[in-house]
Amino acid sequence: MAADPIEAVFETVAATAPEIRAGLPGRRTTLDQQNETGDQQLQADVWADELLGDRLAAVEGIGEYASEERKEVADVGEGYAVAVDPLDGSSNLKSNNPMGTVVGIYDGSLPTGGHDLVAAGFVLYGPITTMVVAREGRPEGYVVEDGQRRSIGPVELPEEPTVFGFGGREPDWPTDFAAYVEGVRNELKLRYGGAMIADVSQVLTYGGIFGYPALQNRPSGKLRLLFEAAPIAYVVEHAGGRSSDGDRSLLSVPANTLHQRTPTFVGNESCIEDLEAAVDW
Ligand code: AHM
Ligand code: MG
Repeated sequence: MAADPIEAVFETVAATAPEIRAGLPGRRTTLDQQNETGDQQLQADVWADELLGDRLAAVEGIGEYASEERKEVADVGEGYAVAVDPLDGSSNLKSNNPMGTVVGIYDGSLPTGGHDLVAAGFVLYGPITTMVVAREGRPEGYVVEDGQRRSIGPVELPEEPTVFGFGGREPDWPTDFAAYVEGVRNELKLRYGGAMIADVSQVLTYGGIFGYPALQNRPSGKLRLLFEAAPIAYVVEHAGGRSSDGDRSLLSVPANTLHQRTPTFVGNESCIEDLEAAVDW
């Protein structure tokens, strides 16, 4: 294993990805329990969390492991903190649509905000398994085969936006956001699949914007800052795009609690500028 703990984390995630993928078919049943943010857990959610938790805890130079699927931070030694969404978009398991794994590596004790991120990445379980890792410079894209990463080159957001996807029910959207979306509909093509990683991957590939807004009855939206929003913002910002909670970069949002939610947007600068000008939450 790589001596550098950050490299070792991504090596471990790549090595575990085929196992996660292979373990999904038998773990599609819903458990009679919810995670800390009230999502119904599937067998696959809990299993992927345990697998990644065990593997990442064993990496030298990792001090904390936290995940969307467990209540508390696990103290696993000395070093960086790793925050994981083990199976992002797991409700897609029922309909057999894509899902992902999200990883953020923080140089600080959790909960802490995106300013402490030193690297972030994701795995996408699509027709093939791919991975994107951001650390310094442009993120690197990979195909994962037999648990090994094969580079497919740097990841750079296209200059022209093409696609958009926003989560939540439209009747629950704040009216200023709904008005902004009307403008977006006239310019871009709707591509929404209900798994953040898969939808962000479309934005990274074709340009555009992905987001999950504040909702009228839930002002912080749905996505979790430490496990989803900040890591994906880190990746997209390194790829030449921007991120926002409607007001500022997701990397500047302070973390008060481990499972805190935030409105989440990533994409081309022009799209994020228009969004920030339009919403007031
Ligand atoms: P999960 O990590 O528990 O699956 O929840 C997060 C997912 C995101 O991947 C996705 O963007 C969003 O929830 C979809 O929510 P909705 O179905 O409300 O549009
Ligand atoms: Mg998720």
